[in-house]
Amino acid sequence: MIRRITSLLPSFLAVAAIFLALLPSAKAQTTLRGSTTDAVLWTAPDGVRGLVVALFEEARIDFLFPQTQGLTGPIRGEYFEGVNFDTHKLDRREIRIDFAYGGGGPGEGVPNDNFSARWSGQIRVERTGEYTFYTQTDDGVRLTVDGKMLVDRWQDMGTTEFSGKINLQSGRTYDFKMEYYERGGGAEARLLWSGPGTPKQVLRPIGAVAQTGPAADLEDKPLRLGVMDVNADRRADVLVLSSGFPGKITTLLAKQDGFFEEGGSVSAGNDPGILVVSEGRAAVLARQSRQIIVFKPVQGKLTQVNARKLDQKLRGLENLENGFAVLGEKSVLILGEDLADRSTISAEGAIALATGDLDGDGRADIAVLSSSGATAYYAKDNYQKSELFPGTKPGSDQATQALIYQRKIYSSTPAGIFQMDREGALNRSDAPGRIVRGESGLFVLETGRGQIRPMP
Ligand SMILES: [Ca+2]
Ligand SMILES: [Ca+2]
Ligand SMILES: [Ca+2]
Repeated sequence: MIRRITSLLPSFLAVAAIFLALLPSAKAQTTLRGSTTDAVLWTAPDGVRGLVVALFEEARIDFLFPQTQGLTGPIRGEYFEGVNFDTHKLDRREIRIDFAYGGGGPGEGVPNDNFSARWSGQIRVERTGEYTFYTQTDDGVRLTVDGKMLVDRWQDMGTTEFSGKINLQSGRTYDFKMEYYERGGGAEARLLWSGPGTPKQVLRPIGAVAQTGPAADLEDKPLRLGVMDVNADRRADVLVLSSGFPGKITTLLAKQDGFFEEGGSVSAGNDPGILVVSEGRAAVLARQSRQIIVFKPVQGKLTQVNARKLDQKLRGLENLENGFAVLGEKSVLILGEDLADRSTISAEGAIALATGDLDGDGRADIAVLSSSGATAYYAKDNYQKSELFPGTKPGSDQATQALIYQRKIYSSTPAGIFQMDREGALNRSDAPGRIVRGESGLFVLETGRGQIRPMP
């Protein structure tokens, strides 16, 4: 049951679709509070896409949307010894001014006390109107935007917020400059803003993914998320698979005004682990009871339509056209939509599988990752085996997740995320995490640190 559902900020309901083009190139990342377990792409009632993120410990889901106005590029940071820009010590590019130095400082040769900083950059807005800029600093601060002094508090103080307002015009780029000094003791510096289309938040780069506040508090901890139009009103609703005992799927129905209403819940087995949503259906894999349970919307509510118990330990579930690929301990089972066996692929020791079109013929192939490497099974008359990367082990012996996107295989491992193409080229990103697939690209969700960033 949902204790509280608050609105998406209405300002986001008019965000243009152009951010889809911005996303893949954006390098900024967003840090969430608490541990995250899943994220899916979601479409707001007006067609704007954002991310829904499950925050496990806080039993909450949040909605994140890319910024369409804000910084046009990095901030130039200049750091000095002395409280009046006395001795230049360091130049560094920053992506936001959001520093809780505490008893420390910017580092890299800048002293922890008696230092000063000057940050300068440019902002651009989409909407004409009055914007408010907020400084939160310990100690002194000066802020100018478009040459106008909005905050002038060059004084010793504990962390204090000051603000100033300025009218900005759509499509124009404005210079800003924030100067700051720290005398001693605690140190903190932050620059926030608010205005049309932007709730009060830290000033971030255009294209960054930013949190818009809590969307829904849940009674049970959210484990996995899915998106589906449950009530057939052409608005994408959110399915939340929770880890309670027994587990359940709660449906959150998107309303026209941006609010949600609970659309009921269905039991999802005693030990739900994985939720797969596609083609108008949702499937849950319950690991311990070795069950696959399939749900479909019936008269606006999610209803269980099928269940099947399998005799192997189950490790993964992926969608196929008209069916599912199920990873067991010894084989991959290809099940039809009615969960009857269609075929079996031997896969002893396999630990992750992915489905998607690897060879571009429009049919979903299967990739299986095991300690010996990655194997592809192409959808022909049957699934035809093909060694993908002879001699390479693309992190596959410790994969926690595999995914096929644009004819490449992505593998999440504790050592990082591997990307493989059919020719065997292998790329690795160092930061581990869970990969989230969206139509506009991939995101990496660093579950431990709660960070989300677009995948380069
Ligand atoms: Ca201080
Ligand atoms: Ca709907
Ligand atoms: Ca194919």
